[in-house]
Amino acid sequence: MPIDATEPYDPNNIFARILRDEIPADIVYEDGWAVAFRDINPQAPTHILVVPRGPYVSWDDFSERASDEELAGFVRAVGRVARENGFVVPGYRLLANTGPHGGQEVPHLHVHLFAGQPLGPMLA
Ligand code: IU
Repeated sequence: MPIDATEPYDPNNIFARILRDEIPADIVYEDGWAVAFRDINPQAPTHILVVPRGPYVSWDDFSERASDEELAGFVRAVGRVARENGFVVPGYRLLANTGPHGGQEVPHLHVHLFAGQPLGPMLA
């Protein structure tokens, strides 16, 4: 079910529980600002989700409430995930679904990183 990007943060959402190590995930990167793990239902040869450690529902919530330090830390973490996995050449795609029209289902901000093949003009 798509979520409302402006709803209050639910501290028991599935990604919050992954961040607290309450449920397992295939983690590929972590630092003080973000955790990245493999999507359980990959839509490309490599499909990673990068999640900020802070309690943000959506891109809208994060861009509005996060400190400049958190914003910078998260953006750098996303870049590092791509760089450290060797995706810069030949390239990759980032996507942040937001709200019902964006198709967001998990109410903790996550950036999808797709890589591993030519991705075409857009992913559905
Ligand atoms: P969306 O942007 O909220 O639509 O994407 C949620 C993604 O989270 C989707 O690609 C799921 O396959 C993925 N996912 C996951 O990796 N692990 C989980 O336990 C759950 C969803 I629930």
